[in-house]
This record gives sequence, C-alpha cells and structure tokens, in this order.
Amino acid sequence: MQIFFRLNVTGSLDSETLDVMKSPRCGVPDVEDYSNIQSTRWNKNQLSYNIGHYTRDLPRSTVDSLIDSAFSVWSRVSSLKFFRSHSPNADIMIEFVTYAHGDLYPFDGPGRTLAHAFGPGPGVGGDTHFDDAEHWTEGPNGFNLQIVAAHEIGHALGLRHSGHPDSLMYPNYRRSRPTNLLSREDIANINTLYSPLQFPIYLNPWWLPRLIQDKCAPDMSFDAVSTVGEATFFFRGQYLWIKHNTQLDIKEGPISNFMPKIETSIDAAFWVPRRNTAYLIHESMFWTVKGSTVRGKPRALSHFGFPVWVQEVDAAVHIVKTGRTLFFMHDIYWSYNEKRRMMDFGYPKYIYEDFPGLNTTETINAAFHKEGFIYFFIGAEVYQYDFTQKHTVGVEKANSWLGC
Ligand code: RSS
Ligand code: ZN
Ligand code: CA
Ligand code: ZN
Repeated sequence: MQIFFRLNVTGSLDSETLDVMKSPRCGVPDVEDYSNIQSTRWNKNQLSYNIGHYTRDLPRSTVDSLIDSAFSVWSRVSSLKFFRSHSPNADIMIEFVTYAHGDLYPFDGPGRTLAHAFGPGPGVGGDTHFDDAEHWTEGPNGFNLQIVAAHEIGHALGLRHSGHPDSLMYPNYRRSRPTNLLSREDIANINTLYSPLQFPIYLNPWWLPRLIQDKCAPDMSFDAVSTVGEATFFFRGQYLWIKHNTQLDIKEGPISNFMPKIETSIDAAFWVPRRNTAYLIHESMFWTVKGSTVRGKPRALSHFGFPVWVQEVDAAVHIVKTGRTLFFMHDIYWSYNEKRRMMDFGYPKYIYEDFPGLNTTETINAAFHKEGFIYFFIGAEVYQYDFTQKHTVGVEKANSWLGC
C-alpha cells in the first residue's frame, strides 16, 4: 500500500500511512480497491445534472458556477457534454447533506469524508453528495468546492481512485492543484472510458491556438484520409481532424495530441478492419495503430514489397471486398494482397488504365473507402469513384467532408 501511494516504504504504520489508510475507500460500493481500472460508464456522451439542496456556506450563484466549472474540467478534455436541468430525473443529482441522508453512507460531521458519488447507472447512479458539515469555499481556505466537485464528478462518470498524488482522482483532498486540475493520467483515463475512438487525448487542442488550422479555407486539401474504426481521420501537415460517423462534432488538433509518438506529417493512411488496424505512412516508414495505440517503432515501407526506388507514396486505400490495399504514386499504383501479405503480380500499373474518368494529371493526395465508393482527394477536390462501374459519380470540395 505504501508503494501504491508513493509514501516512504517503511512497512510500519507511520502517520502518513495512517492518514491514507483512514480514508474511506470513497464510501461508495464500486470502489473496493485503489485501482483506477474503470468500471461502468454512461452509454451516452451528454449528461444532465441538477443541483437539489444547496449549502449555506456560499451564495447559490457561486455554487452554480463552481459546479459548472467542475463539469467543464472533464468536458474540456473529453467528448462529454453536461447541461443543467431542473428535472428530478437528471442523470447526476447534486445535493449538500449531513449525517444520515437516505443512502447507506451517512456522513461523518466536520472533517474526514468530504463527499461521495455513485458511479454511472440509473436511479442513484451518478448522484453526488457533499457533506454540508464541511466549510465549503471558493478559495484555498476550507474545502474548495470546485476541486472536490471535480473529483466526485470523476466518480459519477465511472473513474476510480488513482495512486498518483498529482491526479485529481487521488483519494485525499489536496488544496493546491493546477488550474486545469487534471493530470495526464486523469485525461488518459477519462478518454479511455469515453473516447469514441479509444484514442487517448493527452492535450486539449484548444490549449494550442497557434496550431489551429482553418479547415474551411477555400483551397483546403489533405495529405491523407482514412477510416479508423467508427471515424474518419483527415491529415494535413502535422494536423488532424477526426470526424466520427455518428457524432456531430469534429475533433481536431496536432497529430501528436492524439498519437504522441507521431511528430511528422502523414502522406498516406489506410485501415484494415479485419485487423482493427490503421497504417500511417510517412515517406519510407509507416506506423501501425491498433485499437487505441501506436504500436512500437515505425517500420520500413519496403515491408509491403515495394521496389527500392519507391521511397514514398501519395495515397493508400484498403478495399475490404477484394482484400487489397492500393498504393498510389504519381501516375502509377500497386495492389497489395493483405491476406497473403504480398504485392499482386503485374504491378505497378497506370492509374488511368484502371480508373478511367479520374483526372490523373495531378497526383492523388489521399484516398479512402466508404460504403462501396473510393473517395480520391486531388488538390482541393474530392472525387467519388464507383469502383465496380469504373466511373466518377460526383465531385465536391475536399473539405465538404468536414462540414464546410
Ligand atoms: C472521495 O473519494 O470521493 C472522498 C474524498 C474524501 O473525502 N477524502 C478524504 C479527505 O481527503 N478528507 C480531507 C479531510 C480529512 C483529513 C484527514 C485524513 N483523512 C474526496 C476528496 C479526494 C476530494 C479522505 C480522508 C483523509 C479521510 C481522513 C477520511 C480521515 C476519513 C478520516
Ligand atoms: Zn474519491
Ligand atoms: Ca465529513
Ligand atoms: Zn450520500
């Protein structure tokens, strides 16, 4: 236990260890150990909350704004959204109460336990109670309501305790925390639990305004586009936009925010659903992204069986139906058999021979496959190509895919 909490490992019950041992294990049933392996989660990304009984320590409007900022702590770094409701059936019911208050976990008067929250679920699930025997404050004296509320909301969202004192989910109150309150671990944990893509988002892109790109610029083009799980990834320079198939909002930020190992641009990308794997190509190297993580070190493009003179590709697309991955370079392309893991015989071939009707005077920047069509990104345009009928079905602005 001392090792877990990074205390001095004495093996005896010194006062520091006793303080930690005295902490109730949060007082709610789903926290039986000090592991932050997450349990249940809400099956939706928009949650309502209702503030029922207030404390008299602070004006109501102050409580409202501190609770609101505690929710923002989590919504800023995740796909979650919170809205206040006055319904008694709100997902997260917030209450200031003392001693016995109707659940099995009576509070203990001033000090000791400050609050508790029930993990996600119907009824009492998500409900968050603050011990009103404490002195709640906005600042560092007494117990800071925003800090405690943000910790409890973490539980209400399904997070467990962390052994790292820098994490908001550490089981003991700490009056000084960074302004964003969260550690990298907290951010990684909430995103493991709720990211639709299962990609950890280590940094919020909005903290890096200098890198923001205008996706709706009139001549917008992309370096690489690929389906990845339930989303489509659009790469340009060191920047990435992620459009989820069913969620309306588009995530964006430097590529390294989503995949910390990748600090270059991406020339081509493709997704092999059967292996739940995306391949991201930069010059003569490629990364493998499986499920949530970039696997190991980048590997050489020659792995696919290219001749040595091929040191980069313009675009790549995997066609599930044929089990082939097509690699485009200038006016030629290769076909790779993913099942046999080897290049098909007779390649490279000219693009215009097999893709009639496609404007191939310019290089193909990016390509991806969706619902039976290949979408070729050429300059600022995207061509919807019917692979079986061998003709272009439509042309649009490349960034129309990002809602421009
Ligand atoms: C939670 O995990 O949701 C509850 C947690 C909390 O209340 N932790 C206690 C705490 O830090 N209390 C501070 C005041 C007492 C200090 C004495 C030692 N001690 C919410 C927090 C993290 C925001 C844990 C605790 C610390 C404790 C205790 C509990 C002595 C009982 C007795
Ligand atoms: Zn806790
Ligand atoms: Ca108490
Ligand atoms: Zn309670």
